Amino acid sequence: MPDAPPGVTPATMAFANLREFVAHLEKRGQLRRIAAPVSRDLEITEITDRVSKGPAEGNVALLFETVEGATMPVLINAFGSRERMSAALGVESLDELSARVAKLVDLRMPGGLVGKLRKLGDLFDLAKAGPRRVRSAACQEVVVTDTPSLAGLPALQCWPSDAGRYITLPMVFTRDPRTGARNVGMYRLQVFDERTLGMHWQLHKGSAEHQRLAEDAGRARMDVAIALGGDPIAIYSASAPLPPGIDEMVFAGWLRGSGVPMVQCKTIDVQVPADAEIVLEGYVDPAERRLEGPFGDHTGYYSLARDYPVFHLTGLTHRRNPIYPTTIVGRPPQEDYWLGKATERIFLPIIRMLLPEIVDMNMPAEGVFHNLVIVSIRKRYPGHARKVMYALWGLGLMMLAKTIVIVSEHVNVHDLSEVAWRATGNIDPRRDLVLVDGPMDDLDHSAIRHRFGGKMGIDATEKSEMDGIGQPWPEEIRMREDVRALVARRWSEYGL
Ligand SMILES: Cc1cc2nc3c(=O)[nH]c(=O)nc-3n(C[C@H](O)[C@H](O)[C@H](O)COP(=O)(O)O)c2cc1C
Ligand SMILES: [Mn+2]
Repeated sequence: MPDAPPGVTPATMAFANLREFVAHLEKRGQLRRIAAPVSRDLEITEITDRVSKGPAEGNVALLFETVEGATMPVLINAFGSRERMSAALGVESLDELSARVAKLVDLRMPGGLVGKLRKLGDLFDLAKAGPRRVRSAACQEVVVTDTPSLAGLPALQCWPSDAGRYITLPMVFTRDPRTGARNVGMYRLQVFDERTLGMHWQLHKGSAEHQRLAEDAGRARMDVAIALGGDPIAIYSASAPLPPGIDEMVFAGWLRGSGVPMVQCKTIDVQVPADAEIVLEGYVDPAERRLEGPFGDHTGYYSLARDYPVFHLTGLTHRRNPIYPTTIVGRPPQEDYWLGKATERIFLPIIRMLLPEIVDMNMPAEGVFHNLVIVSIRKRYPGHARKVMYALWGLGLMMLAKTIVIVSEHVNVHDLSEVAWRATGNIDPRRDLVLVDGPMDDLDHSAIRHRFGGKMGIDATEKSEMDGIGQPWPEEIRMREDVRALVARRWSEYGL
């Protein structure tokens, strides 16, 4: 992160734009430039996939400087490790963010003057978070409104059976047609031709709701802006599952410690981050649909072709020498796992505010976010694990979780070996499995039907009388502390 002026805490330091972040990664040995010419069709995917899944030392961000048929460099895997994801959000570790969010949502007024002033400080941070309107913007150094074209963008064909080339790391800006409130989402966009894109906003997402409202109101056009690049916190915020009506740019402003500078688009009534690299301006006809996909998705399978709205380009603005940011998704682990990890850490304190019995949570890469959520709780009463499952299934996008595993507070949810041991050893399937039906992720290929299906809860907590056990629950094996200390003390004597 940029050097902090004296007296400013690192939590308030953020990169102004993507190129500052690139420079930071390069200085830390976390980015490689590739000068060799590469194809944007499949070749960049194969290189990036190897880097994502290879040894940790080689897992770096990649800047492809010579992409065949393109005039701009392609940045990929910039968020693809714990270290880079933390740096992108201006922190040393993602847990710092949990702590900051926990402080913000702690609504108790602390005692003592100092405590009260600190609380005021937290609220002041929130007050400063609003986006700032600016008149001139780097993302509008070049403005094309007569015959704008998507042809110059190095959109990738990611996988062999993809329907075409896709923009994969966008911030998509829409507005509520009734109130004008903003939503920003990260939704993949299929390039149909030089002027049109497929808008893959799924049924449960914020912009899909805006489109439904516009369609119900009989609007012929809904303005949409697509920003590529910008401050990495703004990019991340587009992927954050904020509740409907909460402005992702206010959230980004709070995370970065100052409001995101925003500029008015040239051809539509939408504002975009002034520091973006590239902005696509246009509109969606709320009633229009076109077949989108298939696309090699983050489940490790192709999502099927389905009808989605269509974006029509009306303007294109960009920096003089833009960097094109992108990502690939596929069989995990890949870059998107780290964007999801940041969300898990940031949202844990908010979930705990509603469900204080929750201790920790893990959404492992193998579960591709919605397939597996492991939660540890302080169990206090009969049915407690079930209560937590039902609550999570009713909470925002957690409604899409297919499997929820509940373990006791002392279990390390991040140790998948321990979780597998507890989740198979501590259950009687007849007593401890919960099967329910509910909304499923658009991308779930095994659901009984599209967007609806079964869900499983596994109560892997230790059982006791309160759970109605038919035989006494045994004690877990643990060595006595004095023996552990003795062996630790004498370890060198054993010659092991
Ligand atoms: C790399 C990446 C690609 C994504 N692609 C899509 C997508 O194509 N469609 C979609 O609905 N959500 C997609 N998501 C998830 C959304 O960005 C996420 O659910 C976010 O909360 C949406 O914002 P919203 O809640 O304001 O709609 C993607 C996330 C990432 C990290
Ligand atoms: Mn939203």
